[in-house]
Amino acid sequence: MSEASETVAGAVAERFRELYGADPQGVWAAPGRVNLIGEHTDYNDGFVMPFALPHTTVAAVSRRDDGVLRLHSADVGGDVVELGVDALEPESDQGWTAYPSGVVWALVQAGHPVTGADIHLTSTVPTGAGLSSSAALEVVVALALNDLYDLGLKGWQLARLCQRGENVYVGAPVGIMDQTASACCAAGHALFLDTRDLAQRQIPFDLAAEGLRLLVVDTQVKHEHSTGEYGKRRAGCEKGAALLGVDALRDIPYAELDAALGRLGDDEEVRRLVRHVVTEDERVERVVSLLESGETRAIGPVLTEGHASLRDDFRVSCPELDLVVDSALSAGALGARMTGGGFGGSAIVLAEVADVDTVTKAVEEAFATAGFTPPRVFEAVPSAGARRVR
Ligand code: GAF
Repeated sequence: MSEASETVAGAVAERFRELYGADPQGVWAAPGRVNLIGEHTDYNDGFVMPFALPHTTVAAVSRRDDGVLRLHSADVGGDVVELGVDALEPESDQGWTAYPSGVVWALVQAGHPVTGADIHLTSTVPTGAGLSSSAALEVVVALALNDLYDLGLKGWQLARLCQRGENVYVGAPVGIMDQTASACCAAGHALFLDTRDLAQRQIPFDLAAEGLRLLVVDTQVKHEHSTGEYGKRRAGCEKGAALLGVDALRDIPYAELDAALGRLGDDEEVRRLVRHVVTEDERVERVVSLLESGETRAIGPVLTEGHASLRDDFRVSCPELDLVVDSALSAGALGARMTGGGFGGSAIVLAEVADVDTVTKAVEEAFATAGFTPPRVFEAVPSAGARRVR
């Protein structure tokens, strides 16, 4: 473990002692993620390709055997929240505690003998920035309980339980990408994930070795998945699959896209959604094959194509995200796209090391000229997935 994470683990354990009067039984960390390509494909049984950020949610946890769940977050402050495990009710809680409670609820619902916990959390994953702060929060709790209760669940199984907690307990209709990314990513790699069966391949993704950088530009426009637009897109995709007589849009081969669009008649909205999902799955496969054949720079234009499709067909971009992409490309970036669910949040920019300063400055100036809130720009290094740190 790095010195920095040892310091964070020590501080989180110390605060746990102050709050709960005893040492935690362990400390765990789970990262946020960036999605390289494959957006709004996960609830269509399609392909995604996220990698983990160095930013993590860290949890100090002890198990309890009296049916009590106690939660505290350094980032939110306030008193310890105390809940009864047996009294957890879907959609009963609108605050941050719904995410960890939802994980406990999902574990219990699945028949796992979880009888309570004391939990103290802190996070460096930016919230509302499309970088999966919610999934990091869920996965760190799931992993800690998996270890403390000897449940023996694998990363993908924890991800499924976290997703169920978020879908049913929190009430947000998200797919499986973010939880799987947080649970299963590996340092120096992007995760090629088939969201139908959660088959995974770790694809080496070492940009520094190639003289490249991937920047994350957080537009500071907050997004929220439990509100309507995400759910509307999902429902539109499901309508498209039903009209086409398939289980999910993943089942429409790219080569048959035109014929499928022809069969959708004049339902223009569904046609646009279907076109995005089918072409996006093909873009993920193209990026995988370019990376595997060592043509890393060539993924740039594919990322940019993905952005155009999200902006024009799926319609989940916003002026700030479009401005990141346009200004970065004009300043010489190799490719750029929004990442995550959209309607705000972050964009990613692929650039030569030598161009990073020029590109960053161009984006910042474009934001200032447009009168937008200054963006937060940082470099994304593919980092480790969830793990025990103490
Ligand atoms: C959000 C969701 F949580 C994911 O499941 C995924 O659908 C993503 O938006 C869009 O690709 O992050």
